Amino acid sequence: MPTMAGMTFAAAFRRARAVVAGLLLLTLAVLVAPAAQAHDMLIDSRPAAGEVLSEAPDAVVLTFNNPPLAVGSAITVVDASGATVAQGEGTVEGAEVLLPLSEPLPSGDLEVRWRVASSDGHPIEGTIAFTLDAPAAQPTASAAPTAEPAATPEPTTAEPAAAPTAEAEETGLAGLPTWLKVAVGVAALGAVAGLVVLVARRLREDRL
Ligand SMILES: [Cu+2]
Repeated sequence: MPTMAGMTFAAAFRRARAVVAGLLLLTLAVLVAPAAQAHDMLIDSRPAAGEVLSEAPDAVVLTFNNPPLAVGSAITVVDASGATVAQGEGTVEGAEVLLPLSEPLPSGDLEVRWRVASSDGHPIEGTIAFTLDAPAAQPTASAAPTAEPAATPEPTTAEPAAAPTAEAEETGLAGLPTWLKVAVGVAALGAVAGLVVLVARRLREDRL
């Protein structure tokens, strides 16, 4: 019955074609995924970039589009000469990372240098330049001999942030997608090869 066999083959071929198309789409999706899935982004900050403050801020607040990982963050505030005037790991609270500033920042051009672990495990970093133009609180002014000795800055800067932890974390997490990609790619190729063999066999049976 050549007619029935022909129909069976046509149906099998159509189905095989649909499966191959699906697998190719899946493979493509997996390979393209890393480009589409971007790291988290800083969407807001306090101080804001370019902001001129007339009062020393009591904290640096960074807001991201996704909650960063609670490890590996580091925030440093430097003055125009690059000297560190504030530093800490910062505290992750939801999508925000906060660094309280217990000591008032010095006036002048300042820069926040931040680094956090993106929710996908990759470290992300950036800088926020701002200016503090605070008229009051000038401990260096010679006018006031009543200045208390408390004005001398204590060398109690925060301990350096644990950056190496983030590095280790990052490579571990970053390893996964590559594995997945390779695994899915190999599986897809295997499936395609299997289907080709299947179709070829059907074709041969059909001719006999
Ligand atoms: Cu990433």
